[in-house]
Amino acid sequence: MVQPNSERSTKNRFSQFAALGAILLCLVVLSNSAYAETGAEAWLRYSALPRQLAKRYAPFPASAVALGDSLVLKTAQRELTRGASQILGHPVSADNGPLSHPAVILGTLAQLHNLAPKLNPPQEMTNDGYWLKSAKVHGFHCLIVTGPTDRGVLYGAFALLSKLARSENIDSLDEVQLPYAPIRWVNQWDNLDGRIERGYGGPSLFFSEEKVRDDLTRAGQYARLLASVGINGCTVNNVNADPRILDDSFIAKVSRIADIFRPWGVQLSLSVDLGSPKTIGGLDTFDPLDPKVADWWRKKTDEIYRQIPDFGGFVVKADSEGRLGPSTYGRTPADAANVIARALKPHGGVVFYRAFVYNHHLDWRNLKSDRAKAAYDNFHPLDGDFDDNVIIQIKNGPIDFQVREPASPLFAGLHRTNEAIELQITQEYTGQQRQLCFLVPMWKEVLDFDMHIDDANAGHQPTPVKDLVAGRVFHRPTGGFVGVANVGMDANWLGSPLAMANLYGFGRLAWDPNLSAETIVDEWTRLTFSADPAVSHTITNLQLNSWHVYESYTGPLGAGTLTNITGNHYDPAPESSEENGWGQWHRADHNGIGMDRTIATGTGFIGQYPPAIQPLYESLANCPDNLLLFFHHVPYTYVLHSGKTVIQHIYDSHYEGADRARDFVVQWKALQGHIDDELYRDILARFEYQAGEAVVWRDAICDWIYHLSGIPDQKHRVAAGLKAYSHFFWVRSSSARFNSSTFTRASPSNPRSRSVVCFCTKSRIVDSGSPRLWATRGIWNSAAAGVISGSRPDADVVIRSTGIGAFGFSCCKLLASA
Ligand code: GCV
Repeated sequence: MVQPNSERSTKNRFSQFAALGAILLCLVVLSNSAYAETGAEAWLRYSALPRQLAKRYAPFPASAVALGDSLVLKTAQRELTRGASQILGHPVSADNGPLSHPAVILGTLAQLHNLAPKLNPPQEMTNDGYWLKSAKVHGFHCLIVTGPTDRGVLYGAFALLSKLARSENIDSLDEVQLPYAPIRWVNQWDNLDGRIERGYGGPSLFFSEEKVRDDLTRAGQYARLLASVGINGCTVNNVNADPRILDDSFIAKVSRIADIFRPWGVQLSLSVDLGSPKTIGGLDTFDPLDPKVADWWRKKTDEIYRQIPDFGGFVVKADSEGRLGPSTYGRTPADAANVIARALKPHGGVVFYRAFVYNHHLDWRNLKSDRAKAAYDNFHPLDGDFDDNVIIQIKNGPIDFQVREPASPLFAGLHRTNEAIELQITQEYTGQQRQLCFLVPMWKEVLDFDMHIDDANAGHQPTPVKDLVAGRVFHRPTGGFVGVANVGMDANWLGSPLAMANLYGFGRLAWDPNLSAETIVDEWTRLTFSADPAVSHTITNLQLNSWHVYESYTGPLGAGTLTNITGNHYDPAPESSEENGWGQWHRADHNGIGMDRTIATGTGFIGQYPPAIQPLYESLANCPDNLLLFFHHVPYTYVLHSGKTVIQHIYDSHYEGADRARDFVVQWKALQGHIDDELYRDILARFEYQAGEAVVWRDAICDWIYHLSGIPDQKHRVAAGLKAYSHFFWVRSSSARFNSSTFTRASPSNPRSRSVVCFCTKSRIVDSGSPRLWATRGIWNSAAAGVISGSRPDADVVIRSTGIGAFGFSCCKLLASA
């Protein structure tokens, strides 16, 4: 309990604290400058405010008192003293009371009640919420950071620091924040060998060479980042789970990761393979209804909790993309989920059962086949069969993280089952962090989408996806938000400094999905870069436009990302979608394009939506242009609401997209001198590269659709361009790994001037004779010699490379020249 104390000892103590604090401040400032611009600190840079702004916080208390000594509370205190000292430029030191001077007071509501019984939050507080309040306590002006749980206090400390870093007014603070939903988790698709499936930011923070890393420093730093935006759980291994993760010997190792997470209030969970009772358990079955199997899960789970008392639970991917599942024994996902849920129940753990269950050997010749229907078909009939600690984890759209999809109808199809939305932070289909694509606006469209459940019975009560997943509509005990993050060991976590806005944005939306994309990106920009209006205005604009730009040159009108779906999920390769069982079909042929998913003539997918939604998509007249090809097969000459034909829209969209991507370079250049030079140049190179990629996409898709449809571009760019510039082409690597140190640069191209195409072998300028090809200094990952030997007029590019396999050169396009 904290008590007031005498003035004399106050002064002594204060000067001691001040001295200690000054040393601490020097240390943190020094260490900060060493790491300042690697991106490792992300939005927690805590850079010093300019003196004028810092003055505003002159009354900020010089010490932070923790009312208890739990691990998380101590973390909150350390973070607050470190952050405030750095931001304000004067020491704020840790103090354990008794309260003898103005202080930041950190403690749970119960602890605060002991200290100041009359101070009560203005509203009821549950869960991990926090209350920030400036108030007099025992005669001293204090800043109170409190909440029902230690974790809430930690979140409050981060929120207070964020306010300081963005120089918000905190004079008369009185703010309660409550998380929208209990589940705010990230998944990592990390393999035990250290690789990350669909990870673009380096190897795993957790695993290396089939072991848990000895040095888990980065894992701790990651937990800090997660906690700073309110994320409370992390699944550390791939959903394509290696059964060995549940070996007894492995559990002990994994418990070290939980130890590292614990001070930050982040719960650890594991992805598990449903076949484990057989593959590693030595049983002759993994049938979820077999009592031996139930017993195996119970014992295994008990063992985990013995070593990791705050273990979060399991994530299950089953009967999907070759994974074992309950279908082996004719059992349902509910049978499988419940056997594990019952093992977790006594410990308070949960099972995330993924709704991403589909047959990837669909008959592509059958126009009624439809992968989009799978999640609803599999799970809706089981509504009510799942135990209360099972959460059905549903991808935002019915296919697989495409650049645009409608909200999955399954969100509206589970009334007696917990659900969580799965959003993909790692940009698998949206540019793989080599291209800018800020996903918060896309996520918000889905979260805000009103499913109009029960309109017929109850009149219209909005039932947006965010409320469904949070369990608010059907009063579920749990639910929320899961983001597939896939950060890695790269200093800047995701392999790209600007991509971190997606991780930040996910956390902020999971906390409060009512925040606008503008607010989120503005916060992130100020915290990550600076409050300089030129910087925040430019970066905010770039981020907010980036999804539409990326969509416009990769997959407009809802056709899906027209990428290499059987390969790298990055290059343009629209043909790869067809004539296979994966079901990511766009059904483009000589006459038209799009999947007919109508109830009347198509696959019937639209019938999975609540009745009030169906007319929106079923009728061509109502269907929004940006999802037209997701729901309808139309002739190329079909006229959109915009007044353009589909084919002309596709041409225009690709050209506009490429132009806008090139304009990103121009916008970015205006920031020279406003931000750290190295970072400026790094990001500039990325925008230049993206501008080149946009041209690659533009030409690949326009060329493909022109040849398919035979309909020329009204603006004479597509077919005519090919004739006129027949020696102008792009070559690039599809396999090189791109990050700040291995980066292939492609300058934006202007085909009409025949000016720029670039690609290269290591530091090699290529003169291929006539026409002359040239390359800026670009970098291939491999030092092996790759020689671009030349081309002949009117012929495809000829590439000769000693290491063609290793390089994975892909000749993307001849653009042609005179
Ligand atoms: C982890 C997509 C990805 C796979 C991923 C899968 C999933 O198909 O390409 O890499 O597997 O989704 O979400 O399970």
